[in-house]
Amino acid sequence: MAKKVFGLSLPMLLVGGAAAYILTRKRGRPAPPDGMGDVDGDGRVTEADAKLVAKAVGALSRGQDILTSEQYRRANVTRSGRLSVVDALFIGQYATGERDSF
Ligand SMILES: [Ca+2]
Repeated sequence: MAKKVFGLSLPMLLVGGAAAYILTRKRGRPAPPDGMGDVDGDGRVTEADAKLVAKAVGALSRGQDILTSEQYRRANVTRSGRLSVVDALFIGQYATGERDSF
């Protein structure tokens, strides 16, 4: 007989945990008051923001700027003045709760 925790079997807990993780990645977290990380401006910091920053970094390397100045400010979470994959990484980590601030 499978071991149970709070009446749930281990496989049920694993599936539930994975579902919660995927949902968190998709929904992200509310943006901080200064809007940092919320590049698309929907009020939340999500994986979509991280993807948009990664796309912008790629575009910049080809000499194209796809972000507005306000989007650029919100995307540059390292405040280095230059957008990089580290900004995308930090935004992704914030969205999943692996990071609590920028
Ligand atoms: Ca957003």
